[in-house]
Parts: sequence; C-alpha cells; structure tokens
Amino acid sequence: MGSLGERIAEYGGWRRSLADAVLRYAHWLDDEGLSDASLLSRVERIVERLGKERVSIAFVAEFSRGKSELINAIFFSRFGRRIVPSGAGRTTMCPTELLYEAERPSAIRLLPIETRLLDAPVSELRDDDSRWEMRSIDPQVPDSLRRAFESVQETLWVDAAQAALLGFYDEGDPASPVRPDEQGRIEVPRWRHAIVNWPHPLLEQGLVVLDTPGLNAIGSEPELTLKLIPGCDAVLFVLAADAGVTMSDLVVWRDHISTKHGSGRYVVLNKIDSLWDGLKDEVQIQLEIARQVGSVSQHLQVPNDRVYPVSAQKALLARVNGDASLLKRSRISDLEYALGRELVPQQRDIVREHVEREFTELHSLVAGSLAARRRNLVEQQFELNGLRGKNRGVMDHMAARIRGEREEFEKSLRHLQALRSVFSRHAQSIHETISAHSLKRHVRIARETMRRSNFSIGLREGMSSLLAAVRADLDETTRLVGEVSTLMNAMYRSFSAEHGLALGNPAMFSTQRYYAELDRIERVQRRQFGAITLATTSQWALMRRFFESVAARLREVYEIADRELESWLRAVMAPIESQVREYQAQLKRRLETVRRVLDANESLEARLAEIERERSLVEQRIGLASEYARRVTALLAENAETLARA
Ligand SMILES: Nc1nc2c(ncn2[C@@H]2O[C@H](COP(=O)(O)OP(=O)(O)OP(=O)(O)O)[C@@H](O)[C@H]2O)c(=O)[nH]1
Ligand SMILES: [Mg+2]
Repeated sequence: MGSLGERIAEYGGWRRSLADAVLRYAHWLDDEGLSDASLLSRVERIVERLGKERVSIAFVAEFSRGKSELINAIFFSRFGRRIVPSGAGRTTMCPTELLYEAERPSAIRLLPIETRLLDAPVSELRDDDSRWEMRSIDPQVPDSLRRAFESVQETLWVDAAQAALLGFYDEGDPASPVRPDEQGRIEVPRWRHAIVNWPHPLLEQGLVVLDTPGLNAIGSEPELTLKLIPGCDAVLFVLAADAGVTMSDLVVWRDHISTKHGSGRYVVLNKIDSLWDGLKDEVQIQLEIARQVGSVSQHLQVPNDRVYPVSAQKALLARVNGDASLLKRSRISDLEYALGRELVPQQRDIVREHVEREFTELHSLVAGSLAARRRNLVEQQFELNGLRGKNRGVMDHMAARIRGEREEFEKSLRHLQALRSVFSRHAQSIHETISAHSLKRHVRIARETMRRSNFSIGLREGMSSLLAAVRADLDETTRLVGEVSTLMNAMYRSFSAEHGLALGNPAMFSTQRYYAELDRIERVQRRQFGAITLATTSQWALMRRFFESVAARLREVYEIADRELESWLRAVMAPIESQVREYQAQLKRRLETVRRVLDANESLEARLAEIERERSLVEQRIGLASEYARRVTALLAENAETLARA
C-alpha cells in the first residue's frame, strides 16, 4: 500500500495515544478532586473528536475514466482480484461509500432510488434503517465483498415520467443522452446510494472512500455537490489518456471540483498504458505522457505537478501478480506517495490545531486556579509572618482590612451577578437565533413560497428567501457575539485591576466560517440555477431536491454553530467563575485565621505550618498538572517534527 497506508495507520495510532494522554490527565484531575462538569465535558469533546476523526477521499469523473479501477488498485489489490466492479460503459450506478463502523455489521446498505421522491436528502435517511436494503458481507470471504459490490450496478426500467421525476431524464432537453425505448421506458439506477461497511485495515483506521458514478449523475443528487464532495479531505478527479479532456470532463471539473477551495485536489490522468502501443520506444512514450500532462494542466489550469499520470489497471495487475517492474511503470506510487505526504499531515494539522486549542484552554483553567491558590497561600504566609509578635491592636487592624477587602469584593460580585443575568439573556438570544427551530420556520416559509407556484420564479424566490433569512440570523448572531465580547472584556479587566485576578484576555469568537459556508451554497445555487428558466418536470424536481439538500446542509451548519457558540460562552465565563470562587474562599480563610489567632484558639505557628503544608501540596499539584500536560503537548509537537522530517 506504500506510504499512504502507512501514514494513515500511523495517524490512527497518533490519535489514540493523544486521546490516552488527555484521558490520563483527566483521570488525575478527577482523583485530586480538581475536576468539574465543564472540564469533563471539554475532555469528552477532545476524545470524541479524536475517535471520530476520518480521512476521506472522493473519486469524481465522467463515466469509464477508471475511478473504480483506481480504488481497486490503491486499496483492494491484496485480495488478488477486482473487488469494486469496473467495466466498459457505465458501471458504478450510484455513489458508493466505503467505510468501517464497528457498531454496525459488515454489509452493504442500499438506498432505493425511489427515495428521491421523498425530497429528503440521503443524510437524513442515513440512520433510518427501514429505508435501506441490507446485504451482509462475510469479512472472511473476499468473494462475498465482490458480490455485494455488484449491487451498485443494478438498474430498473421505469416510465419516462417517473424517470423525469427521479432526475434521470429531461423531456425538454433535445440533447438528452437517454431516450425512452419503444415501450416508453427508461433504464435508471436501482439504488440512490450505497454504503459498504467493511473491516479493511485502512477503513478501520478511519479512511473513508467515496466512489461516484459518472455521466452527470452528480448533478441530479445535489447533496453530492453541496456536501459530500466538498466535505471530503481529498478529491481525485480522473481523466483518461485515451479520451483526452472532453467537454463533459470539463463540466464535471467546473461544477464539482474547481470550486473546492484549499488543497486536496488531485488530477489523475489514467490509462497511460494505452500509450504503450508496442511500437513507440520508451523515450517517445514518456514524451507523449508529458505532452498530455501539459495539455491537461493547461485545460484545467492546474500546475503540471498536480497532474498524476497513472495506469490503474496495470497497477492492479502488477500488485496481484507481484510484478515490480510493471508496478513501477504504472506510476501509481507517485500518486499514493503524494496523497500520503499531503493529505495525512494536512488532516493531522487540522486535528492538532483543534486539540491544542481545546486542551490549552482546559489546562490553563486548571493551572490558573492552582496558581491562584498558591499565590493566595503565599500572601497569607506573608500576612501571618507580619503578625509574629504583634499585639492585639495590630491584629484587629488586620482583620478590619480583610473585612474591607471582602466588602469591596462583594460589591464586585453584585456586579458579576448583574453581568451573569445580561450574559444569560444574550446566550439565550444567541441560542434562539441559531436554533433548529428558527431555521425550521425559514424553511417552512420558503417551502410555502415554492409550493404556491410551480413556476421558476416562485422556486427561485423560495430559495432566495431561505438564504436571506439565514444571512439575517448570522448577522444577528454576530452582533450578539460582539456584545458579549465587549461585556466580558470589561469584566475581565475590572476583576484583574481591582482584585488582582490573573484572567488574561477572554477567548474570541468569529462567525466567519458560517458565512463562508453560506457563500459557498449561494455559489453552487447560482451556478446550477442562475440562468436557466425551470420549465420541465425534471428541472422542478431537481430544484426541489436541491432546496431540500440546502435545508439539510443548513440544519447541520446551525447545529454546529449552536454547539460551538455554546461552548465558547461556557469557555469565556469559566475562568472568571472559577477564580472568583477561589478568591472568595481565600478571603474567608484569611479572616478565619486572624480571628482564631486572636481568640487564641490556635497558635500562629501552627497555622503557619499548616499553610506551609497546603502550599507544598499545591506546588506538587502544579508540577504534576504540568507534567501530565507536557505529555499531551509532546504528542502534539511530535506531529510538527514528523512534518519537518517529511
Ligand atoms: N487500459 C486501461 N483501461 C483501464 C484503466 N483503468 C480502467 N480501465 C478500464 O476502463 C473501463 C472503465 O473503468 P471503471 O473503473 O469502471 O471506470 P469508472 O470511472 O468507475 O466508470 P463508472 O463507474 O461507469 O462511472 C474498464 O473497462 C476498465 O477496465 C487503465 O489504467 N488502463
Ligand atoms: Mg465506477
């Protein structure tokens, strides 16, 4: 499997050790009684993220370019045969996901094509087992995997009207690639989506592979464009050397891949073996490949070195037969190496950044309150040392001073109380603005607009009204976030200045990423529906399906935003709450000490000795906390070193 497999496995191992290190830290906190609900939920979030992390690769192209063969060559050659069906003409009829979920049985799950009429995107039906047909696979028998895969080729014959509703036939399009037969029927895929759950070692490590059908099947399932393909960490766009770059290849590229931002786009020029015609010599062949690569890079406007010439079929054959020289000639390793070198570190970086941020916040809360405790003990020691040999008057004076400090602090606490109620009102407004409930209302209104008219204007108006309402929600959320930030800034500053709490600056929050997602959805909509008038049943059906996919995607965006905002609100409030608690307890203890010494219930020396014990305990804990934290940060840094070496 070369470096791609090794790197994915290594990445899986790294995530597990990181999760272990974070859990060890959390257990220690718990043992020491230093943990609380908010710290615990932070730990859970980190561990969950590390466990759920996936590396996903989508294969997208016109039909017959060799997507499925490439998947066989890269992932399944060890079975010694072709596992994913690959053949002339259209082979893969529905998007197929390959993954492993331990909690589900090994099987292929198939979603019938008729579910498209439900207007519910696949993501919403995903967990509804009653909708799917399940064909089990025996992990011990590769042949059962191959047989299961054959399902993705199955088709059905339906009448033209049904085919139009399902999105496979456009009666108004004279250039339609399909025509009804004599009985007025059209052949359509039997399945809408397939999910293969299989304990392949790489899938077990978190790899997800998405194979898609060609022939603009992507366009009729808007969810692929809106979510599945852009959601993948890498997209492989496949061309065939014997076909060159055709118009329809360009359409797939333009509509589904060129807009994918960031890295993670790979152009594969497959079937280079069609240039080895036995008459040209090796130099001529290499020149011809280089020429084609140049032409592809020009057509797609990608750098030359982003185009990988390979032969998927020869790579599979070479691996099955253990033919090293054919494998070298297939050039598959260059592609796999590039995937391993870029994709895995890129994923690791994203995860590292997330864990680092969450963990730093967690540890600084713990370290912050331990440091505050220590500082207070030192101050007490200082204060009590000053009382040595002093008379009653001085002690009375000191008690009065502490009481004074406490009164001051209580004033601030009333302030804090007022802040808390403004804060929770704001938190509530933020939650209401970005709640599933609010989105549901927008969707309902937009749906009504669309239902009122079956003309393109109404459909488009419905769509725009939904997007405008979402934008307004985001604007309102941004405004509220701004207010909370101002409020917290002032509060942090005043507690630091007046009572010497070590609070630093409150965490910031940006809503930018939600706007970016909305912008992207708008771009896809404009591209697909901007200019055309929607005149035919199939176009209306497609637009409605598009609308439902957008609604589903937005539901996810709202859910994520709601969750992220909630955790930000908690994070911004937590340090102030924990330090205030700490400070309050210390004031009380100081006052008690002076009082007891005054009442001669306790000797000053005994109290000082006790404080010294407390202090060394706290110092020991500070040391241990940073030791546990160091183990986590060492693992996080290990990543950077590996990167530097690569
Ligand atoms: N000569 C040659 N043929 C190839 C190569 N890769 C794939 N093919 C052939 O091209 C045909 C199409 O391959 P598939 O893997 O089914 O292509 P696909 O892109 O998955 O096509 P759809 O599933 O129909 O969208 C099959 O007959 C393959 O054997 C290659 O590297 N060289
Ligand atoms: Mg295929």
